[in-house]
Order: sequence, then C-alpha cells, then structure tokens
Amino acid sequence: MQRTKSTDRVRAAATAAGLPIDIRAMPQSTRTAEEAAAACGTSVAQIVKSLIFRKAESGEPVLLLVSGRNRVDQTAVAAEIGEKLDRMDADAVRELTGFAIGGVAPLGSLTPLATFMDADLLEFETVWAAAGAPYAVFSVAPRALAKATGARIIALR
Ligand code: 5CA
Repeated sequence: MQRTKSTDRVRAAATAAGLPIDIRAMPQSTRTAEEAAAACGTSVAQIVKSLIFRKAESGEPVLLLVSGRNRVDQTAVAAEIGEKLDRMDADAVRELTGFAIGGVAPLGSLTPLATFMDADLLEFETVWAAAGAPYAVFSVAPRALAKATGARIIALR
C-alpha cells in the first residue's frame, strides 16, 4: 500500500521541481480526458493525458504527455524516440508509477520516467493534468510543465 497519498506525492514533486501547483479535488470524476474537460470547463484539447509505455526493445519506461484530442501515432512516436512503444497494462502502471489509471500525473511517479510532451499542448496558455487521483487535477502553463518534467517536446501526429 502507498503510505503517501498520491496527490501529496504530486504536489511534493512539483514543488521540488520549482512548480508550485494548486491541486483541485473535483466533485465529479476526472478519470478520462472528456470527464476532466467537463469538470474543468475547458476543451478536451487542453487536457493533458499522461500515458505510460515501455520501449519495445530496451524496456525503458516512457511517459507521454498528450493533448486530450490526440491519439498517439506510433509511427510518429517511433520516429521521434527511436523505438516503438508498447502500452503498459493498469497493474504495471500502478506498480511503476504509484498511480492508478485515470489519475496518472505528469510528475511524482515512484520511478523516474523519460518524458515527452505533445507539441500541440503548447498552443494553449493553460492546460489541465491529473494530480494523482481520478478526481484531482491542476492547471499549468504547458512550457512550465515541460520544464518541470524535463519533457522533450515532440510532434505526436
Ligand atoms: N485524469 C484524466 C485526464 S488528465 C486521465 O488520466 N486521462 S488519461 O487519458 O491520461 O488516462 C486515461 C487513459 O488510461 C486512457 O486514455 C487509456 O489510454 C488508459 N487506460 C485506460 N484503461 C487502461 C487499462 N486498463 N490499462 C492501461 N491503460 C488504460
């Protein structure tokens, strides 16, 4: 069992990265990008999906921060990252990151993750990401999020 609440871990990681965040616990579910957009009163495109993969050959875990309106184009990703990616199942995500699906946050993972951000997120002043639980979110400027997570910006489509 996790001793620290996942949302506390996200806040601590953000603070340590020089990114103070205001985590909002929503009364309704923010488990999916669509639900999060409705809860935050924003567009699906402004929701950051935090998706966990493994590099197909090396097995190295990867975190992709993807606009809620985009699907991951595996060919485009392989061209950027140099390897194909395999999706991780929910149990593996939980074990690796300490987050349950629907609450996976861009930072605060138990295991450090090579991180990449969808260039489409940069068109917005503010985006919303999960904060470690399927009802918790925070808003952030996309460039500040990229800096705090050490994300490389890539074209995902
Ligand atoms: N809180 C919302 C918005 S920030 C959120 O976490 N959205 S998400 O897109 O990042 O997380 C949901 C994603 O989890 C889905 O897009 C889907 O790719 C993935 N997912 C859903 N079910 C499973 C599962 N059983 N195993 C692995 N991944 C899953």
